[in-house]
Amino acid sequence: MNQSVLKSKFIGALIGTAIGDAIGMPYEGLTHQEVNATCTLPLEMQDGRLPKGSYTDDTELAIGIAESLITNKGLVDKNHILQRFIENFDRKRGYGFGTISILQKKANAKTLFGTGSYGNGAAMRIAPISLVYYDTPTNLYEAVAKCSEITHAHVLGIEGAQIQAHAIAIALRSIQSTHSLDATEFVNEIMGIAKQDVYKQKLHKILNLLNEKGDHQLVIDELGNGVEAFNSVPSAVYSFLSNLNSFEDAVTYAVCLGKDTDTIAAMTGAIAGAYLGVEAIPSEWIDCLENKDFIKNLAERIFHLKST
Ligand code: RVK
Ligand code: MG
Ligand code: MG
Repeated sequence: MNQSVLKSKFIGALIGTAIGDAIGMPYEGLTHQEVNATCTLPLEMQDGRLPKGSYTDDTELAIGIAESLITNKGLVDKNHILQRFIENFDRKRGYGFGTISILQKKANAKTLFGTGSYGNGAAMRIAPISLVYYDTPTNLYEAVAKCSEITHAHVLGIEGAQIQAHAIAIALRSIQSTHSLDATEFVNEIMGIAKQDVYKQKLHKILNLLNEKGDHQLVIDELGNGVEAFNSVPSAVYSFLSNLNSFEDAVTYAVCLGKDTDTIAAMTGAIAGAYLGVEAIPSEWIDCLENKDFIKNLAERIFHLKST
Protein backbone atom coordinates (compact mmCIF):
# COMPACT_ATOMS: atom_id res chain seq x y z
CA MET A 1 0.00 0.00 0.00
CA ASN A 2 1.11 3.54 -0.78
CA GLN A 3 2.82 4.92 2.36
CA SER A 4 1.01 8.24 2.33
CA VAL A 5 -2.35 6.44 2.14
CA LEU A 6 -1.37 4.21 5.06
CA LYS A 7 -0.20 7.22 7.09
CA SER A 8 -3.54 8.96 6.51
CA LYS A 9 -5.32 5.81 7.71
CA PHE A 10 -3.16 5.69 10.88
CA ILE A 11 -4.02 9.32 11.63
CA GLY A 12 -7.66 8.64 10.71
CA ALA A 13 -7.91 5.86 13.30
CA LEU A 14 -6.63 8.01 16.20
CA ILE A 15 -8.24 11.31 15.20
CA GLY A 16 -11.38 9.30 14.36
CA THR A 17 -11.47 7.96 17.94
CA ALA A 18 -11.20 11.46 19.41
CA ILE A 19 -13.71 13.00 16.97
CA GLY A 20 -16.32 10.31 17.66
CA ASP A 21 -15.73 10.72 21.39
CA ALA A 22 -16.08 14.53 21.28
CA ILE A 23 -19.10 14.59 18.94
CA GLY A 24 -20.88 11.97 21.11
CA MET A 25 -19.96 13.58 24.46
CA PRO A 26 -22.93 16.01 24.75
CA TYR A 27 -25.46 13.19 24.25
CA GLU A 28 -23.98 10.62 26.68
CA GLY A 29 -26.76 8.84 28.58
CA LEU A 30 -29.66 10.15 26.48
CA THR A 31 -31.97 7.64 24.82
CA HIS A 32 -32.15 7.35 21.03
CA GLN A 33 -35.42 9.33 21.11
CA GLU A 34 -33.90 12.04 23.33
CA VAL A 35 -30.84 12.40 21.07
CA ASN A 36 -33.11 12.78 18.04
CA ALA A 37 -35.15 15.43 19.83
CA THR A 38 -32.02 17.33 20.97
CA CYS A 39 -29.68 17.31 18.00
CA THR A 40 -29.91 18.87 14.57
CA LEU A 41 -28.31 17.27 11.53
CA PRO A 42 -25.66 17.62 10.25
CA LEU A 43 -24.18 17.13 13.71
CA GLU A 44 -21.84 19.84 14.93
CA MET A 45 -19.49 19.85 17.89
CA GLN A 46 -21.51 21.07 20.88
CA ASP A 47 -20.93 21.96 24.52
CA GLY A 48 -21.92 19.20 26.92
CA ARG A 49 -20.62 18.47 30.39
CA LEU A 50 -17.28 19.56 28.84
CA PRO A 51 -16.76 22.46 26.38
CA LYS A 52 -17.38 21.66 22.70
CA GLY A 53 -14.59 19.74 20.99
CA SER A 54 -13.45 18.12 24.26
CA TYR A 55 -12.78 14.42 24.38
CA THR A 56 -13.51 12.14 27.35
CA ASP A 57 -11.83 9.16 29.06
CA ASP A 58 -12.00 7.09 25.85
CA THR A 59 -9.44 9.28 24.10
CA GLU A 60 -7.41 10.11 27.21
CA LEU A 61 -6.80 6.37 27.73
CA ALA A 62 -6.04 5.82 24.03
CA ILE A 63 -3.45 8.62 24.29
CA GLY A 64 -1.83 6.81 27.25
CA ILE A 65 -1.53 3.59 25.22
CA ALA A 66 -0.10 5.46 22.22
CA GLU A 67 2.49 7.22 24.41
CA SER A 68 3.55 3.95 26.00
CA LEU A 69 3.83 2.12 22.65
CA ILE A 70 6.02 4.94 21.29
CA THR A 71 8.32 4.86 24.35
CA ASN A 72 8.58 1.06 24.22
CA LYS A 73 8.95 0.81 20.43
CA GLY A 74 5.65 -1.00 19.95
CA LEU A 75 5.91 -3.45 22.84
CA VAL A 76 3.00 -3.72 25.28
CA ASP A 77 4.35 -3.10 28.78
CA LYS A 78 1.34 -3.38 31.12
CA ASN A 79 2.94 -1.54 34.05
CA HIS A 80 4.13 1.27 31.82
CA ILE A 81 0.69 1.68 30.22
CA LEU A 82 -0.92 1.73 33.68
CA GLN A 83 1.55 4.42 34.71
CA ARG A 84 0.62 6.51 31.65
CA PHE A 85 -3.10 6.05 32.51
CA ILE A 86 -2.48 7.23 36.08
CA GLU A 87 -0.38 10.24 35.07
CA ASN A 88 -2.87 11.34 32.39
CA PHE A 89 -5.95 10.75 34.58
CA ASP A 90 -8.25 13.77 34.62
CA ARG A 91 -11.44 12.96 36.54
CA LYS A 92 -13.53 15.62 34.79
CA ARG A 93 -13.41 13.62 31.55
CA GLY A 94 -15.69 11.00 33.13
CA TYR A 95 -14.32 7.53 33.75
CA GLY A 96 -16.06 4.20 34.39
CA PHE A 97 -16.32 3.33 38.08
CA GLY A 98 -14.17 0.21 37.72
CA THR A 99 -11.43 1.94 35.75
CA ILE A 100 -11.20 4.76 38.32
CA SER A 101 -10.89 2.16 41.09
CA ILE A 102 -7.96 0.51 39.29
CA LEU A 103 -6.20 3.81 38.52
CA GLN A 104 -6.57 4.82 42.17
CA LYS A 105 -5.24 1.40 43.23
CA LYS A 106 -8.40 0.71 45.22
CA ALA A 107 -9.26 -2.46 43.29
CA ASN A 108 -7.70 -5.36 41.46
CA ALA A 109 -8.63 -5.91 37.79
CA LYS A 110 -9.12 -9.67 38.30
CA THR A 111 -11.65 -9.28 41.13
CA LEU A 112 -13.39 -6.07 40.06
CA PHE A 113 -17.17 -6.71 40.00
CA GLY A 114 -16.34 -10.25 41.22
CA THR A 115 -15.17 -11.61 37.85
CA GLY A 116 -13.39 -8.64 36.28
CA SER A 117 -14.96 -5.86 34.22
CA TYR A 118 -16.79 -6.44 30.95
CA GLY A 119 -17.25 -2.70 30.42
CA ASN A 120 -16.31 -1.28 27.03
CA GLY A 121 -13.32 0.59 28.51
CA ALA A 122 -10.74 -1.79 27.03
CA ALA A 123 -12.30 -1.67 23.54
CA MET A 124 -12.82 2.09 23.29
CA ARG A 125 -9.10 2.88 23.83
CA ILE A 126 -7.60 0.13 21.65
CA ALA A 127 -6.86 1.91 18.33
CA PRO A 128 -3.11 2.50 19.00
CA ILE A 129 -2.58 -1.27 19.47
CA SER A 130 -4.24 -1.88 16.08
CA LEU A 131 -1.83 0.59 14.46
CA VAL A 132 1.21 -1.32 15.70
CA TYR A 133 -0.12 -4.85 15.06
CA TYR A 134 -2.60 -4.42 12.17
CA ASP A 135 -0.48 -6.57 9.84
CA THR A 136 0.02 -9.52 12.23
CA PRO A 137 -3.41 -10.72 13.48
CA THR A 138 -2.02 -13.27 15.97
CA ASN A 139 0.22 -10.69 17.60
CA LEU A 140 -2.67 -8.21 17.58
CA TYR A 141 -4.91 -10.71 19.39
CA GLU A 142 -2.32 -11.26 22.13
CA ALA A 143 -1.30 -7.60 22.44
CA VAL A 144 -4.95 -6.57 22.90
CA ALA A 145 -5.48 -9.17 25.64
CA LYS A 146 -2.42 -7.89 27.50
CA CYS A 147 -3.45 -4.26 27.18
CA SER A 148 -7.07 -4.99 28.22
CA GLU A 149 -6.20 -7.01 31.31
CA ILE A 150 -4.75 -3.92 32.97
CA THR A 151 -8.31 -2.87 33.81
CA HIS A 152 -10.70 -5.37 32.18
CA ALA A 153 -10.05 -9.00 33.13
CA HIS A 154 -13.46 -10.44 32.19
CA VAL A 155 -13.34 -12.54 29.02
CA LEU A 156 -16.19 -10.49 27.51
CA GLY A 157 -14.32 -7.23 28.15
CA ILE A 158 -11.18 -8.63 26.52
CA GLU A 159 -12.96 -10.23 23.56
CA GLY A 160 -14.86 -6.99 22.92
CA ALA A 161 -11.52 -5.20 22.66
CA GLN A 162 -10.16 -7.93 20.37
CA ILE A 163 -13.14 -7.58 18.02
CA GLN A 164 -12.85 -3.79 17.96
CA ALA A 165 -9.07 -3.99 17.39
CA HIS A 166 -9.46 -6.48 14.53
CA ALA A 167 -12.18 -4.34 12.93
CA ILE A 168 -9.73 -1.40 12.93
CA ALA A 169 -6.95 -3.64 11.57
CA ILE A 170 -9.06 -4.95 8.69
CA ALA A 171 -10.10 -1.36 7.90
CA LEU A 172 -6.43 -0.31 7.84
CA ARG A 173 -5.58 -3.14 5.42
CA SER A 174 -8.50 -2.37 3.08
CA ILE A 175 -8.18 0.22 0.36
CA GLN A 176 -11.38 2.07 -0.42
CA SER A 177 -10.44 3.35 -3.86
CA THR A 178 -9.49 0.04 -5.51
CA HIS A 179 -12.33 -2.19 -4.37
CA SER A 180 -15.15 -1.52 -1.98
CA LEU A 181 -15.04 -3.45 1.22
CA ASP A 182 -17.37 -6.44 1.43
CA ALA A 183 -19.38 -6.29 4.66
CA THR A 184 -19.95 -10.06 4.79
CA GLU A 185 -16.23 -10.79 4.36
CA PHE A 186 -15.45 -8.18 7.00
CA VAL A 187 -17.82 -9.75 9.55
CA ASN A 188 -16.67 -13.29 8.68
CA GLU A 189 -13.06 -12.31 9.28
CA ILE A 190 -13.94 -10.92 12.72
CA MET A 191 -16.04 -14.02 13.38
CA GLY A 192 -12.80 -16.00 13.12
CA ILE A 193 -11.59 -14.60 16.45
CA ALA A 194 -14.93 -14.60 18.30
CA LYS A 195 -15.14 -17.39 20.88
CA GLN A 196 -17.90 -16.18 23.18
CA ASP A 197 -21.51 -16.94 22.17
CA VAL A 198 -22.77 -13.41 22.75
CA TYR A 199 -20.28 -12.03 20.21
CA LYS A 200 -20.85 -14.84 17.69
CA GLN A 201 -24.60 -14.23 17.89
CA LYS A 202 -24.32 -10.46 17.59
CA LEU A 203 -21.92 -10.72 14.61
CA HIS A 204 -24.56 -12.86 12.84
CA LYS A 205 -27.16 -10.27 13.73
CA ILE A 206 -25.02 -7.56 12.11
CA LEU A 207 -25.24 -9.42 8.79
CA ASN A 208 -29.02 -9.79 9.10
CA LEU A 209 -29.43 -6.13 10.03
CA LEU A 210 -27.32 -5.03 7.06
CA ASN A 211 -29.59 -7.02 4.73
CA GLU A 212 -32.72 -5.62 6.39
CA LYS A 213 -31.31 -2.07 6.54
CA GLY A 214 -32.14 -2.07 10.25
CA ASP A 215 -33.46 1.15 11.76
CA HIS A 216 -31.99 2.58 14.96
CA GLN A 217 -34.50 1.00 17.35
CA LEU A 218 -34.05 -2.46 15.83
CA VAL A 219 -30.26 -2.10 16.04
CA ILE A 220 -30.53 -1.01 19.70
CA ASP A 221 -32.80 -3.98 20.47
CA GLU A 222 -30.57 -6.50 18.70
CA LEU A 223 -27.05 -5.16 19.35
CA GLY A 224 -27.41 -2.73 22.28
CA ASN A 225 -26.22 0.78 23.09
CA GLY A 226 -24.93 0.29 26.64
CA VAL A 227 -21.66 0.52 28.50
CA GLU A 228 -20.97 -3.24 28.40
CA ALA A 229 -18.51 -4.29 25.67
CA PHE A 230 -20.99 -6.78 24.17
CA ASN A 231 -23.68 -4.05 24.06
CA SER A 232 -21.54 -1.50 22.24
CA VAL A 233 -18.70 -3.02 20.16
CA PRO A 234 -21.08 -4.84 17.75
CA SER A 235 -23.11 -1.61 17.43
CA ALA A 236 -19.97 0.31 16.45
CA VAL A 237 -19.08 -2.32 13.84
CA TYR A 238 -22.63 -2.06 12.48
CA SER A 239 -22.56 1.76 12.44
CA PHE A 240 -19.41 1.57 10.32
CA LEU A 241 -20.58 -1.18 7.94
CA SER A 242 -23.97 0.40 7.32
CA ASN A 243 -22.32 3.72 6.34
CA LEU A 244 -19.21 2.43 4.59
CA ASN A 245 -18.33 5.41 2.47
CA SER A 246 -18.93 8.31 4.83
CA PHE A 247 -17.14 8.97 8.11
CA GLU A 248 -19.73 11.60 8.97
CA ASP A 249 -22.71 9.30 8.36
CA ALA A 250 -21.14 6.41 10.30
CA VAL A 251 -20.37 8.52 13.38
CA THR A 252 -23.73 10.33 13.19
CA TYR A 253 -25.48 6.96 13.05
CA ALA A 254 -23.57 5.82 16.17
CA VAL A 255 -24.44 8.98 18.14
CA CYS A 256 -28.13 8.64 17.22
CA LEU A 257 -28.23 5.18 18.84
CA GLY A 258 -28.14 7.01 22.19
CA LYS A 259 -26.92 5.92 25.66
CA ASP A 260 -23.13 5.32 25.45
CA THR A 261 -22.85 7.81 22.59
CA ASP A 262 -19.27 9.00 23.15
CA THR A 263 -17.92 5.47 23.23
CA ILE A 264 -19.94 3.91 20.39
CA ALA A 265 -19.08 6.94 18.24
CA ALA A 266 -15.38 6.78 19.28
CA MET A 267 -15.19 3.10 18.28
CA THR A 268 -17.09 3.75 15.02
CA GLY A 269 -14.81 6.72 14.30
CA ALA A 270 -11.71 4.59 14.84
CA ILE A 271 -12.85 1.99 12.28
CA ALA A 272 -14.19 4.52 9.75
CA GLY A 273 -11.09 6.71 10.10
CA ALA A 274 -8.86 3.66 9.59
CA TYR A 275 -10.76 2.74 6.44
CA LEU A 276 -11.31 6.16 4.86
CA GLY A 277 -8.25 8.09 6.12
CA VAL A 278 -8.11 11.41 7.93
CA GLU A 279 -9.11 13.40 4.82
CA ALA A 280 -12.58 11.85 5.05
CA ILE A 281 -13.23 13.41 8.47
CA PRO A 282 -15.18 16.69 8.21
CA SER A 283 -12.73 19.57 8.66
CA GLU A 284 -15.26 21.54 10.77
CA TRP A 285 -15.14 18.68 13.28
CA ILE A 286 -11.34 18.47 13.28
CA ASP A 287 -10.96 22.27 13.60
CA CYS A 288 -12.92 22.13 16.85
CA LEU A 289 -11.11 19.12 18.35
CA GLU A 290 -9.05 19.60 21.51
CA ASN A 291 -5.35 18.65 21.21
CA LYS A 292 -5.75 17.60 17.57
CA ASP A 293 -2.11 18.27 16.66
CA PHE A 294 -0.86 16.24 19.60
CA ILE A 295 -3.11 13.27 18.72
CA LYS A 296 -2.13 13.49 15.03
CA ASN A 297 1.52 13.52 16.07
CA LEU A 298 1.08 10.35 18.15
CA ALA A 299 -0.34 8.57 15.09
CA GLU A 300 2.54 9.84 12.94
CA ARG A 301 5.10 8.61 15.47
CA ILE A 302 3.55 5.13 15.53
CA PHE A 303 3.57 5.19 11.71
CA HIS A 304 7.31 6.00 11.73
CA LEU A 305 7.88 3.25 14.30
CA LYS A 306 6.30 0.80 11.85
CA SER A 307 8.22 2.05 8.83
CA THR A 308 11.71 1.98 10.36
C1 RVK B 1 -18.43 7.20 31.98
C2 RVK B 1 -21.58 -6.37 36.45
C3 RVK B 1 -20.34 -4.91 35.19
C4 RVK B 1 -19.29 -5.87 35.10
C5 RVK B 1 -19.48 -7.14 35.74
C6 RVK B 1 -20.70 -2.57 34.36
C7 RVK B 1 -17.02 6.04 30.46
C8 RVK B 1 -20.64 -1.74 35.64
C9 RVK B 1 -16.72 5.73 29.01
C10 RVK B 1 -19.48 -0.80 35.33
C11 RVK B 1 -17.45 4.44 28.73
C12 RVK B 1 -19.71 -0.53 33.85
C13 RVK B 1 -17.41 3.74 30.06
C14 RVK B 1 -18.49 0.01 33.11
C15 RVK B 1 -16.25 2.79 30.14
C16 RVK B 1 -18.71 -4.10 34.02
N1 RVK B 1 -20.63 -7.34 36.40
N2 RVK B 1 -21.48 -5.18 35.87
N3 RVK B 1 -18.55 -8.11 35.68
N4 RVK B 1 -18.30 -5.33 34.37
N5 RVK B 1 -19.92 -3.83 34.53
O1 RVK B 1 -16.61 0.47 35.46
O2 RVK B 1 -13.88 1.85 31.71
O3 RVK B 1 -18.17 6.83 30.64
O4 RVK B 1 -21.85 -1.02 35.77
O5 RVK B 1 -15.08 -1.21 34.30
O6 RVK B 1 -15.34 -0.12 31.08
O7 RVK B 1 -17.12 6.75 28.13
O8 RVK B 1 -19.46 0.39 36.08
O9 RVK B 1 -15.57 1.03 33.32
O10 RVK B 1 -18.78 4.68 28.35
O11 RVK B 1 -20.10 -1.78 33.33
O12 RVK B 1 -17.21 4.75 31.06
O13 RVK B 1 -17.36 -0.78 33.40
O14 RVK B 1 -16.31 2.15 31.36
P1 RVK B 1 -16.11 -0.16 34.21
P2 RVK B 1 -15.17 1.15 31.80
MG1 MG C 1 -16.14 8.53 27.73
MG1 MG D 1 -18.90 6.33 27.07
